[in-house]
Order: sequence, then structure tokens, then C-alpha cells
Amino acid sequence: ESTTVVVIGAGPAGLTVANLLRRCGIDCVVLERRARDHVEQRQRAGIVETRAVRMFHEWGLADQVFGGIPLSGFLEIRIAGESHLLSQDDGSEGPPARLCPQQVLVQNLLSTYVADGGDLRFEAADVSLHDLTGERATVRYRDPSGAARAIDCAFVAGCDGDHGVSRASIPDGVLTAYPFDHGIAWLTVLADAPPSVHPLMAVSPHGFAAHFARGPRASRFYLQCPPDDHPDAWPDDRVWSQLRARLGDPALVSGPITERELFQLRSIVHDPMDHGRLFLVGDAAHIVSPMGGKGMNLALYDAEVFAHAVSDFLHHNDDTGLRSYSPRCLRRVWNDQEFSHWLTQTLHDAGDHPLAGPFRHGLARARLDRLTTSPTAARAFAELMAGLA
Ligand code: FAS
Repeated sequence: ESTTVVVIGAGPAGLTVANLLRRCGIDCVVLERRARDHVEQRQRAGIVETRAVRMFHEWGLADQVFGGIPLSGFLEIRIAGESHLLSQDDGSEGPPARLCPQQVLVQNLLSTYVADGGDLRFEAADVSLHDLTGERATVRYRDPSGAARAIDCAFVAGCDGDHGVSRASIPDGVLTAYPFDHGIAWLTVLADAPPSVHPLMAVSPHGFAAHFARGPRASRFYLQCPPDDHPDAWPDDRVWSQLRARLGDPALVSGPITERELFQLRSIVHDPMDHGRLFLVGDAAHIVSPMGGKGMNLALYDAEVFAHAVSDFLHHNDDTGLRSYSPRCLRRVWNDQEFSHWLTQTLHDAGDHPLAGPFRHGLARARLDRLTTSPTAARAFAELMAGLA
């Protein structure tokens, strides 16, 4: 079997690559390890930033991707109980950022690709990559019946996330990894509790907390906790008392907690983001602290750079885009890493020199003021903040 591009992974990166390639008339096959319902239900990010919204408009995909999703509103940042409202529309020309839960984006991209005749294969097991530095690469896998399959292709888009097979297929010594542990953990709680009016983040003497909608009757909460903490140390009454204290909302309505998970805020960048015919896209190449709310949007950015590069090569015999793919994507990755790191430090007591209490609140106010006076920074800040929704 032969195609032009094999896309490994049907998350935001893989489905965006696949849709954009189809728009360029380039054939591709998407291989996804999991079943469709799993892929369509995975909840993570919550906002598509302005740049990505405009990208989907430019490619004629905005109606399919955002159809029916309400336009954005405000973000609320509370610093020691003092409320600051940030508009997600920074007043610049063109459509603003969109509050769009990742699972909705994935569902819409997936149905658009399949409706357009795209070849998407779920439950593709034991994917392996071969001949990445040859004239053409080969991708092997087992289909749901267990039969061994092989696809010969010109390029492989490794869109299989941080634990996928793509990056692992690159020989030792080719990539350099730049990891960073922010020294902060979050307890993330999903509860059948009324959503906040606006996406809300709070800095308080008790620590960082956040409250985001998860549909009309559910909420996602985040609570900063020590890196060595454990979900079992957070019984319901402790969760709700800490949320009320940190959010500065004694009347916060509680509800049954349906999910409780602890994760470390960490970042990592792999350089370069390509090897021969393999191009790493999204989380397969980089992880950004969720504080930045940038992870998914970086995946969408990489996807567009890759699609343009393949199109230029196939339609105009111009390989500039392919050769510059990695440095071009990494420039944006480091920019977003820097902003996410700064934001994480601003809003958390963390690391060796915790910015304690009033001094940290003063810094946070000053940084927030700087952001609200500069539209582009405000836009970036707004998108980052809501990215945790
Ligand atoms: P993904 O991991 O989403 O998708 C990879 C796909 O590849 C999956 O469908 C997987 O099943 C498949 N796959 C893996 N191995 C495979 C194999 N061997 N063969 C075939 N398929 C394979 N980002 C934000 O912007 N805002 C947030 O608030 C936010 N919160 C987050 C909270 C958590 C707990 C986590 C873990 C991440 C969060 N992120 C957030 C980041 C997240 O949204 C990612 O950036 C985004 O999913 C990246 O998309 P992909 O690169 O497509 O990778």
C-alpha cells in the first residue's frame, strides 16, 4: 500500500495535519492506536488562540471546527481576592480566540476529515517506522483483525504525543532534550458543580487555584499542591474548603467529585523536530506547562507549518519549508515556553525562592497591569489563561 503522508495519531496535531493536507489535495492515511470514542472524549485544553482561529478561517475550516460554539467572553484573575477582568478579544482585527474544549475540536476535526473522504484507521496496533532516512519510508502496523499491514510513504507526521512511537524511532544521539520541572504540582478535580461565570484563576496566600466550566453542569478545578502530595490527602471537605479560601468565594457551590488526579507541572523541548522523512508535530516534540494553556495551540501551529512545507515541496518542488520546519517551530515553542514559565512563577509560590504573600501579589498585579495595557500581551495572556479551561 502506498500514500504520500502517514499521520501517526488522531489528536489535535494529527487531525489538523490530515485536514490541511486534504485541503492541499495531498493524500494521507491517519493511524490511531485507540478507538474512536476514546479519542473523542479525552478532555484537556479549553481554548483555541486567536492565531489558530484565524488559521482555520484561512483554510475554510472555521465553520466545521467552531460551528455552534459560543464566542469567547472574559477571563477573571483574582489576586488576594481582588478581581481583574481580562477580555479575550484584544480589539485587533479578525476573529478572537475561541473557548473550545479540546474534545470538541477533535470531534469536529475528525468528522470533517472523514466526511471529506479522509482515510482514518482506529485501533492500529504496534505501529513501527522504517527507512526514515531512505528515498521513501515504511510504516508497519497491525489492523484490528490482527493482520500485519505496511504503508510506503514520502513523509511521516509523528503526531502521537509525548509517549508515542515516532520520537522513540529516532536513533539515540540525534535529538537533544531540554526538560524542566517547575517544582509545582496541581490537584485537578472534575466535579458536578456549577461552572464559574468566567474562567477564573486566583492567587492567594493559601496558594493558586482555578475554576473552569466543563459543560453547563460540571466544573474543572485546579489546586496547587506540593510536588510530593497525593490525591488521597485531599478528601472532599479539604478540596472544597481550600477552593473557597483560595478563590475568595465562601459561597462556592460544591458537588460530587467525579475525578481527582495529581500532576506535575513540567516542560520539555526536543530539538530538532525532524529526522529524515519523519516530522514531529505537537506533544511528540514538546510539552508546555498546562499553566500556559499553550500545548494544544502549539500543536496546531506545527501542523500548519508542516502542511505548507509538504505542499510547497510537492506542488512547487520547493523544499525550503521542509528544511526550515524544525527551527521555525522551535522559535515559537521557546517563546511559549518562556511565557508559560513566567506565568507559572507569577501565579505560584514555588521553587527555591518562593515569592511569598504581599510581595508576590504586588508582582502579579504589576505584571497583570503590564499585560492589560499592551493589547498583544493581553491577548497572549488571555489565551494562555483560558487555555486551562
Ligand atoms: P495528543 O497526545 O493529544 O494526541 C496523540 C494521539 O496519538 C492520541 O490520540 C494517541 O492515542 C495517539 N497515539 C499515541 N501513541 C500512538 C501510537 N503508537 N500509534 C498510533 N497512535 C498513537 N493544553 C492546553 O493548551 N491547555 C490546557 O489547559 C491543557 N491542559 C492539559 C491537561 C493535561 C492533564 C494534559 C495531559 C495536557 C494538557 N494540555 C493542555 C496539553 C494537551 O492539550 C496537548 O498539548 C495536546 O493534546 C497536544 O495534541 P497532540 O500533539 O495531538 O497530542
